[in-house]
Amino acid sequence: MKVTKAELAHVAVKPEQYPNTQLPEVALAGRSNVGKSSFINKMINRKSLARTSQRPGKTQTLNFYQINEQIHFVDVPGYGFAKVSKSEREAWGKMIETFIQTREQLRAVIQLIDVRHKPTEDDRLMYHWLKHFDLPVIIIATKCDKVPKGKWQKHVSIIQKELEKDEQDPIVLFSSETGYGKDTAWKTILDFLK
Ligand SMILES: Nc1nc2c(ncn2[C@@H]2O[C@H](COP(=O)(O)OP(=O)(O)O)[C@@H](O)[C@H]2O)c(=O)[nH]1
Ligand SMILES: [Mg+2]
Repeated sequence: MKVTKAELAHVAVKPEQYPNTQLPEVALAGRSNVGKSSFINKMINRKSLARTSQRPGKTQTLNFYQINEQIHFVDVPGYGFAKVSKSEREAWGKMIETFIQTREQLRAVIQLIDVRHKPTEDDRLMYHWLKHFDLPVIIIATKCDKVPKGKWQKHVSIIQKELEKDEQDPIVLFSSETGYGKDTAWKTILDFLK
């Protein structure tokens, strides 16, 4: 997809603050540091619209990036960071649960997983929690430039197996460093908007 316009259009915590538009939405979830901001920036050809160096856990808001007046990417704060207090974690959980359960225009969730490592317990819990709500999940296997090409398939198999991934859910290798997988990622996302 050729991105001609992208902006952080809305920031929300509560449903009253969700944007009042009918644009289809795709939410993005992943452990902090997995490469979520870099993914968003690469997908929309911007160096730093979604900032890459925020303190983990700092952004406790849902950030709606509007792209080509066609779709919203909803950036959800990262999960799986140790330094967050129990009450912050609970607020985070409630915010995301409310959004995922009530948002009618939500078409799919992109879950980012670092291709170098086995999915963590948090990754597994997140995936199964999303499936519990019957949401399609697109797995983006990030940082593939850090794994030799000959080992990509092996790493993808490990992710599929450890997550007990639903066969219908696509998995896309991606690198924000090289741009590998960008076209496939866009095509995969747009398929869910039809
Ligand atoms: N080599 C490589 N590094 C990446 C890639 N994506 C992100 N990073 C690096 O990983 C770190 C965390 O990235 P960031 O996008 O801020 O992660 P976030 O916390 O999930 O938003 C940064 O130092 C990025 O430069 C990638 O595809 N390849
Ligand atoms: Mg980030």
